[in-house]
Amino acid sequence: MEYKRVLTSQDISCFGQCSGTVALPIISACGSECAIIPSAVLSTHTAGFEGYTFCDLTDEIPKILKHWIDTDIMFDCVYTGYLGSTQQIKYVAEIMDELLIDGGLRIVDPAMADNGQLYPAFNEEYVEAMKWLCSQANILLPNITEACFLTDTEYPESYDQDFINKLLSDLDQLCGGCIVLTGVSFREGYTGVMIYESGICSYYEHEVVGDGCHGTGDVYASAFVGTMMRGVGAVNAACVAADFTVNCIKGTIDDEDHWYGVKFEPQLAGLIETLKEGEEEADAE
Ligand code: PXL
Repeated sequence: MEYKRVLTSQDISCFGQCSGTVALPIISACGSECAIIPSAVLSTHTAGFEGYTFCDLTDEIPKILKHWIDTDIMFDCVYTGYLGSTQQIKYVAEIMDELLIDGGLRIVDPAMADNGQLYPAFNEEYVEAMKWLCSQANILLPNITEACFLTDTEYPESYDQDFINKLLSDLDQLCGGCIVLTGVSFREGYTGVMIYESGICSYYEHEVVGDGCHGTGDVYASAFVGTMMRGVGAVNAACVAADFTVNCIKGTIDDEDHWYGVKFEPQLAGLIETLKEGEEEADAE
């Protein structure tokens, strides 16, 4: 396995198991070096905690970028998650242009919305800036709500395969790379991930566990990035990340006190085992 270097840019919510504090350990556990440019530091995430602190780090980003350009630090992949402002979106695009090696991957999780609604910090201007960032991505990781915002589609009460096909085709117009659409459910009790790559659609379905845990989008995206960095294709990486996320939720839902995130740490050994088994099977073929 090649040793890859990933840069993630998203916030650090000091407590709450999301964004940076999830991406760093998961990507590292998958065997890649993971650096971070934090967009902001918050005492906790914003979904369910009150009175959280927020320190915007926008002005630090160009300084960090300049230092890294001067020091010749380059990356195999830049993966972006929750960002704080339209200005940060512009900086992140610049980071991708300046710090990626030739053929380096731009993976964008347009983390801005869920359950039909934008997160409180965001507005229409942010959505427009995110559309622009997504247009430059090699891989997009939206949930259905984010996909609707990115394509000016009304968020549906319910949907069918035709709706998802149209959403994917509109996202393809926007991005042109690989699209990994999460939370796609066609029947009660099951949900899944739809992967659209080079005109081919693949669907991986799994059972619904619990009624939604915070931070699972970040857990999913981080496991996906970490798996891809081992040379696994997008479809298989999407499936590995889905299984990992389901295991994290299963290990959390019985603990009422743990409402703010998922206990991903006990599942890391299993993730590594899955990755190794996959590689052994590929070697044997
Ligand atoms: O998980 C997405 C996320 C990341 N960072 C912060 C958040 C959220 C979602 O609410 O509040 C600060």
